[in-house]
Amino acid sequence: TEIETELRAALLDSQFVLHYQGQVDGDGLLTGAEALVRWQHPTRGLVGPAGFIAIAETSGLILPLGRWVLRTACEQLALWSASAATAHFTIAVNVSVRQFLQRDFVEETLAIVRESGIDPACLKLELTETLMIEGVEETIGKMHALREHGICFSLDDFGTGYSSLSYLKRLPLDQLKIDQSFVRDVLDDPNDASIARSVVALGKSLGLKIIAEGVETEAQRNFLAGIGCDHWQGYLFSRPVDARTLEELAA
Ligand code: G
Ligand code: G
Ligand code: MN
Ligand code: NA
Repeated sequence: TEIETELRAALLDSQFVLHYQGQVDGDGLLTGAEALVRWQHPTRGLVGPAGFIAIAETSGLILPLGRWVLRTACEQLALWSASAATAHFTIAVNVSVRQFLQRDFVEETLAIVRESGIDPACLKLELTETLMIEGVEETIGKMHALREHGICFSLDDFGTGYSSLSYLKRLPLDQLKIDQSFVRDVLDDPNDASIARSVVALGKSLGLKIIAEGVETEAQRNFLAGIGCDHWQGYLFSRPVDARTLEELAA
C-alpha cells in the first residue's frame, strides 16, 4: 500500500524520532523514561504510533523499525549514563509481538546492548499479553535468555488483553504496568478501582514492581499510592518529550 511504501522510505530517510516520557518513583524522583516512537512526516507533521505501528506490524516493517527504536533508545541511555544528573536512568522500550517472536530477537538485542555499551540492567523491555496467545513457550524461553544478561521486563497494558494467571506466574517479569484505561476513571468508577486494587495485589504477591500509567492528577496518584502502587508515569509528571527536555526535568 501507499503508506507502506512511505514507511519504508521514512526508515531510509531517518524520519523517525523517539520521545521520552518520564517514569517517577514513590519519592517523586525521575528514575528514567519510556521511549515512544514518532514519525516526523515531511508534510503531515509529527505522527503518533497509532498512525503507523499497526501497518508496520502487518507489513513486517516493524522489524527494522523496532531495531532502530531499540538501538536509538540504547544510544540515548548510554549518553544519559555518562552524565551525573541522569546516570541512574533506566529506559523502557516497547517491543511488538512480531518483533519479539522474530527468530534472531535475542541475539540482535544482545548485540545492540553490547554495541551501545549500556548496563543491560537499565534496559526494560515492555511486552504485552498478546505474546501469551502467540507463543507462550518461545516467549518464556527468550525472556530467560535475555534476563540471564540482566535485561528487565515489564508487562504493558496489563489487564486489557488475555491475562491468564497461570502464564503470568511463569514469566520472569520485573514489573506490571497498570493500563491507563483503568487509571483514567479510578476515582469515579468502582470497577476500575477494584481492577486497579486487584492488579496491584496480584503483582505484589508475585514479587513484581507496579507502575501506573496515564496518571494525570494528584488525586489519582494518591489513590494509587494508597493501594500500594510504587511507580508512576503520566502527564502529572511529564508528557512524552524530546531527550533534552527530559534531561531538564532531571536537573
Ligand atoms: O506514544 P503514544 O504516546 O501515542 O503511544 C501509543 C502506543 O504506541 C503505545 O501504547 C505503545 O504501545 C505504542 N508504541 C509507542 N512506541 C512504540 C515502539 O517503539 N514500538 C512499538 N512496538 N510500539 C510503540
Ligand atoms: O505503550 P503504551 O500503551 O503504554 O504507551 C503509553 C501511551 O499512553 C502513550 O500513547 C502516551 O502518550 C500515553 N500517555 C501517557 N501518559 C498519559 C496520560 O497521563 N494521559 C493520557 N491521556 N495519555 C497518556
Ligand atoms: Mn508501553
Ligand atoms: Na499501556
